[in-house]
Amino acid sequence: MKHRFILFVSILFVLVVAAGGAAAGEPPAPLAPVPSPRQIDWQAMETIAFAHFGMNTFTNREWGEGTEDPALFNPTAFDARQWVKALQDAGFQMIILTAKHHDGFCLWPSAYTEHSVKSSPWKGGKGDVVREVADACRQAGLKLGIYLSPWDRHEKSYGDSPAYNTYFQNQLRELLSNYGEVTEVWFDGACGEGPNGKRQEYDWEAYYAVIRKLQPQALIFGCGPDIRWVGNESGVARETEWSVQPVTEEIRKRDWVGHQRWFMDGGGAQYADEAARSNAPIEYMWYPAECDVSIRPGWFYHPEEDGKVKSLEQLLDIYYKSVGRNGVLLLNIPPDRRGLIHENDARRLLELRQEIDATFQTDLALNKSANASNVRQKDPGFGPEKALDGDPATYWATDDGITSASLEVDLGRLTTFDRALIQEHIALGQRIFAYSIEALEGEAWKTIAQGTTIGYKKLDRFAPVTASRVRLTIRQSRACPVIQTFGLYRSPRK
Ligand code: FUL
Repeated sequence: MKHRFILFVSILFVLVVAAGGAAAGEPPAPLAPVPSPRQIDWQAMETIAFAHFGMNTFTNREWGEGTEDPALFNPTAFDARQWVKALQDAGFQMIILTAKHHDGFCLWPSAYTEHSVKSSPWKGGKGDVVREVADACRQAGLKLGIYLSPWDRHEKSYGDSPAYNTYFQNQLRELLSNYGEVTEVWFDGACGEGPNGKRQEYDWEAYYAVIRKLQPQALIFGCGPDIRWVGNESGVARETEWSVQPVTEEIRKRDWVGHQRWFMDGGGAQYADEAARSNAPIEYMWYPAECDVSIRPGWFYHPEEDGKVKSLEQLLDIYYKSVGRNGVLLLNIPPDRRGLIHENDARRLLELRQEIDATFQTDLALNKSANASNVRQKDPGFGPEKALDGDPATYWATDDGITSASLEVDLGRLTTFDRALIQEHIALGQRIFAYSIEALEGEAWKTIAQGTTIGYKKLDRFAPVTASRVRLTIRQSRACPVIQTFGLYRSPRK
């Protein structure tokens, strides 16, 4: 009896393994460098809101001196839930708040300085902007990020490097211990002279150690190892935007400000260039781009800019040139002196979201039939229809060694579209150097879009095309292409 049972289990085991083995080919090996899980989650947020709010809101400045009287900070109708609702309605997944800008005024009652909300008349000195924003976020399910300016024009110890580094770490500890989960910590590189005429030497490694210890899932932006600044403040990524970036001498020396300078001077522009120029193997890291820009001319609220909120056309263009070019958009919406997101900004955000949703709600290629010039191990699990199934976990992949290939979609009938979306499955690395999209119009294939990098997401805009067959060609790739999504859409605009 016992033997028969063992025999039965063994046969079952062999059958299951054989069936599994036959059906499932080997997925492509990850191509280094690959994103960390937190970098993948961050990229999928696509749009993040920035909120510049603080002393400058009340003095009508962009950069305070640090000598402002805390009595000036006094919002009349502060309501963090209003911010969170306006941002969530507009599809944002996170808000990054300026807990302290360069003027050193703290939006939370820090134990390490008097220059904070606790010395202001707001709520009788008992208010805490960071607390109210964090609570409103948690209630609504919005993530929270913190901007803590290393440059501090108020703090006396600034410029006295060890003492200020301790002060800064203490403030980080307060923000990362007392307000729940923090998803992104935002450091810019601004650095001035302290009251002693000396420049502060920031101890980035010590700052990171505090963040990694207290909030190990948090991403560090800018002067940090997880997310890089795109290099401008117009919210626009480059046409060729690699998340695969060379590890520079500056990064090796942990000179993050120097690295930003190198990057802005044109460094790291093109993986392809770097790879081609070098005989020596270059070391690369996953270092994706965040594109920051303000919805108004300034970062802080100024009443005279109420009529200068960017137009829907401008914001759409920014969206296509950031999210649509393998970046994450960090859009600043500065709360006003009441402590509210101004009606003009809230209205524009909604218009933007409605337009994006109206464009991308119907994928005209979804679940259409497709064929490909090559399918990995001839396994239907990696077939071209996997790029059309709307499932981010599945993808079309080719055999190893294949670095150009095409996928053809049969739309079943003449269909009109003016937008295309392509995504690589970035968990396996960013691979593609060049691609094109063609449509069969009448008897002839016509190129409707072409580009270089794809990465997490590439969006193409073109004049309306009416066709029943569309072809995506990967022209050049670092290794076998892995396409998670290929979509076609019709925008509501004519
Ligand atoms: C810069 C700052 O100097 C600006 O005031 C603003 O905060 C911008 C987002 O970062 O470095």
